[in-house]
Amino acid sequence: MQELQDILVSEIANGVLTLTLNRPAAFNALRNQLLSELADTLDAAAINDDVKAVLVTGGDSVFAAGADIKEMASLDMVGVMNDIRPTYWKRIAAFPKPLIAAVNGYALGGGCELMMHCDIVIAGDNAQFGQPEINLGIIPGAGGTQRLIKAVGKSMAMQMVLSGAFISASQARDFGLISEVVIPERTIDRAREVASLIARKPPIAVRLAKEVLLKAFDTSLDSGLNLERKAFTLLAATEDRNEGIAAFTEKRKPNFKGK
Ligand code: DAK
Repeated sequence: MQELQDILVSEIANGVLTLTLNRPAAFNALRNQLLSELADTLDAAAINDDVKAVLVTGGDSVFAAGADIKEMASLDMVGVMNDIRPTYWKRIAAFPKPLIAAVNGYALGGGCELMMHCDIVIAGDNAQFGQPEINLGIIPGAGGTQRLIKAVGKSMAMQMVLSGAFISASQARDFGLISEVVIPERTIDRAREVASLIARKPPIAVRLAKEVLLKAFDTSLDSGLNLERKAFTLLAATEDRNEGIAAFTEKRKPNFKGK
């Protein structure tokens, strides 16, 4: 376990790296230090072949209550314009391997947005999701307006962003914001099971699948299908594809090498 200032970084287990946001006294508020550690750790994980998937959690009681309001308070308009934070978010969004979130408690503002940067979300039934920035006279600033509406549709996204109201874990699941709800004691273990399952799959196919799926958010059907076709074709050149097909034919488990 490596203890950075704001994040705990686990050893890699079964191909899964676990990152635990670690500012419990501030409800894991996402100050610059935390975001930079997250971006740096993900950049390193992206080029580490041993990391097949990354699990992000805030632990047992809170995921993250948003940007650090106390830190944000000192920024005027020019300060916001020159803020380094968008560069951290860009790096997090560009992480090419599967990012799984395990959410207990509050995922608010930037915390909800961080969760939406993750590809799969498992939540405890104590989780609450919201974009309460409106109460501070601002709006979501890390993709919340765009990603939320794509995840939950217009009416619920408007309700959440304009009123600042929170939704429960079961509502979030019903609206497609997250994929599973479990008891809070199971959240991290269940997310780790999902991450480990993915970590056993052929890494190049996983990576291309993530890229092509995410493209569906911002391209036409035609270009998305073109990209899918190209990725599908590219995979025909991998050893893992031959291994997967051979293993099926020979009725044995595949041994994927990421080649
Ligand atoms: N920032 C800083 N400290 C926070 C915090 C936050 N977001 N949330 C909670 N804390 C701190 C509290 O100040 C308190 O610390 P002490 O005062 O005791 O030192 C401690 O955590 C516990 O909080 P409470 O005493 O308030 O606990 P409660 O159980 O009563 O309430 C709560 C929990 C989460 C409902 C409440 O703390 C709350 O409403 N927190 C604020 C939630 C919120 O408004 N979140 C949105 C923040 S704005 C951008 C990208 C992103 C963003 C902006 C720009 N760019 C790239 C440009 C994102 C903006 C946001 O997320």
